[in-house]
Amino acid sequence: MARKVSRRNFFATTAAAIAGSAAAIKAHAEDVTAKKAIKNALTSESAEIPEPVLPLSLDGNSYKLKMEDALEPLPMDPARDSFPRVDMNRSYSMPPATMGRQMGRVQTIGQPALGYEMDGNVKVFRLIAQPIETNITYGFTKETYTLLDESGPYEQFRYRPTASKKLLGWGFNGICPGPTLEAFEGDRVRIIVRNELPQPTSIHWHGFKIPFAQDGATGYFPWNASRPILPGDEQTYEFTLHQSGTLMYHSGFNVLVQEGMGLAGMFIVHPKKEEHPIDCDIAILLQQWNFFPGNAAPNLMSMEAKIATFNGKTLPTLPMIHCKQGDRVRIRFGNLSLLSHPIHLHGYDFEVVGTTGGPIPKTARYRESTIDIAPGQTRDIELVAWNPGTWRLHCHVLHHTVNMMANAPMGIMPPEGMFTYLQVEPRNPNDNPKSPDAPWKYEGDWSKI
Ligand SMILES: [Cu+2]
Repeated sequence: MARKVSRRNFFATTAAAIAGSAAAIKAHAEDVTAKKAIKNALTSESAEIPEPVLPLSLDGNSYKLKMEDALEPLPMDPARDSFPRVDMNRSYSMPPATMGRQMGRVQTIGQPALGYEMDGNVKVFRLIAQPIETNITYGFTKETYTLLDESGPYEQFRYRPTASKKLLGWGFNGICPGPTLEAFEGDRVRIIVRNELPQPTSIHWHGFKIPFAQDGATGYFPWNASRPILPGDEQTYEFTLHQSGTLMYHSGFNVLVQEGMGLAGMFIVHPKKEEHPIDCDIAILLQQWNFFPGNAAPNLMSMEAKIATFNGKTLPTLPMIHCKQGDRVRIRFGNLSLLSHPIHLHGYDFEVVGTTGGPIPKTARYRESTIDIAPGQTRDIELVAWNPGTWRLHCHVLHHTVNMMANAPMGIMPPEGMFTYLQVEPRNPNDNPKSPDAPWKYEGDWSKI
């Protein structure tokens, strides 16, 4: 029976799958009848208990898949059902020439941005999914150590050196995670995706209000809107942006593996009109990685990720966020890891102003100094950088801020992981925020900052 079902037309068109909904209603009605029969059977000793069935509705036909058929394993052919992880004969494209010519309003710290070209009134972006060799961190190197002041009695309590950490992952256009896309609400965008990976892939546009055919959650079942992009092939997504906010993109096929390898990025949709100008607009993608010791390819089997990153990097390789005192700063977080991350900023409370659903109505905004971002969520925070200093910005699950702790389990661990700084440069260059005598006052309304 299972073989019979699998030989049916599983690769039906979307239209046929929708036509199948009538059959689904019929199957549901039959299911209700079966449940009633079970209920009757349980209340009557003589009645025969009907065999439980799993209703399946595919491509316009209604199927009854028996329980024992569902449990029957499908035959596996090791020669057919495996593929090389990396095809050594395949060469990879250089990143598209549009890199760098982008809107430039949002800085994805540590990552270059993606540009676009115009085709009529359509913004055309190009993404090439490909294996990437990069460094999550170069570690605390000799050069970094020259910055440390650990003389005198501090010397015996020095930071432990940390190793560099290489990542052999999957990304887009030569970087991992992929570059940030930027556009405006109302724009028509076209994203041409080329697959240079050793397995099929697709891009799911996470949080977008777009037609089903563009969703990118691909597969081989009839209810999947489209098939994934085969290795070496290209596919185009095109849609109009009917929303604004901090959105994301990630693999829509073999997702646990492909997101775990790094196929993810952010997509910022600016509103037609900003509420107020933003001086410093930052995007940070939260990800986690796992490795066997000494291995650069992610271990996708473990659920306890050891390395947490902002934009695929950690200190000291990840840059700080820099702004000037008085700047209005917006920081957008997107979480495509498998755990929640409560991100905390020192020296400030901030206003939570946006989600994947766009700007939060003014009356519903709230102030916090830590914002929890669950897997799949985005959160935008805003603040006026009135308080000069080099303030820590980090995940407050502290395992996520001391990556590779195995290197120095009881030592003095340098910060890594989901950790950077918001460096607020004083307007007056003579002010030194580190001095205990530095002028520190705010004369305005405390509730307004
Ligand atoms: Cu965390």
